[in-house]
Amino acid sequence: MRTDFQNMLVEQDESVVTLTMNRPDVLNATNTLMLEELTEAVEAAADDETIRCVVLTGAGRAFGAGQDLTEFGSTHAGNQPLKVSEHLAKYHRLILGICHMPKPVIAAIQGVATGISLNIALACDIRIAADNARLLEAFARIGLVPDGGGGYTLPRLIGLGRALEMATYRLIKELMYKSLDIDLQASLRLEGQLQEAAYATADHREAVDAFLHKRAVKFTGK
Ligand code: T3D
Repeated sequence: MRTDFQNMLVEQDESVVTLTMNRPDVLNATNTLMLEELTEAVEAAADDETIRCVVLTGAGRAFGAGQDLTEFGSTHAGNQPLKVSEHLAKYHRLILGICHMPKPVIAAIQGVATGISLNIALACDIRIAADNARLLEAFARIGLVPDGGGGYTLPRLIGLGRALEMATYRLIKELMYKSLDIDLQASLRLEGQLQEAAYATADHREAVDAFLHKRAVKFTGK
């Protein structure tokens, strides 16, 4: 299995491989390169017969701070609008890789796990949280619905009521209720449709801009 990643560490101890998201300066926020590397490592672990268990964790004081909002901000500021379906397909490949892994996948969570980082942990079979772990389904804070399968996994893990409490606004409610009656693939498709609408809102752009400029967000409901 390849180990020379830029944003990931890979360590194998006998039959257990530990994949460490390694951008501690930004709390392991997921940028495109890390997503590609993590996906490659997960898929390689699935096929590697010397590996019988996968541990997924983050370097430094956090598990992961979600999507890299600096990268998001430059995409929004550029001339090429984000192609939501292509963008989400990359996350879905990772989530399906974890969910279909033919051996146990354990998320070892220290510090913050938020947004897509939390939903990556939710796709794992087991989560082991340190005393300082903080799990935040923070998509609403940036005007998005939980993607990476969070609308499917979270209600199944903690119940619909608590999942809504962690995440609720209108599109999230739709995603979580409908996802109770459909399979993961169908839920990922629904998440893509709803996220397409959410990405187009002024509130989403405002929230990303507010984060980048370290100022309070002003939502307008648009
Ligand atoms: O694309 C898709 O469709 C997938 C969708 C994904 C959406 C999401 O993942 S939604 C969630 C996005 N993430 C967030 O909203 C979290 C943003 N971060 C925070 O709110 C805070 O950083 C934390 C609560 C996580 C931690 O706070 P604190 O005070 O412990 O640390 P900090 O000082 O805020 O962060 C440390 C550094 O990490 C800081 O950089 P600096 O100022 O030292 O240069 C900060 O800017 C950076 N950082 C933290 N989170 C992100 C980030 N940089 C880029 N993207 C981030 N998400």
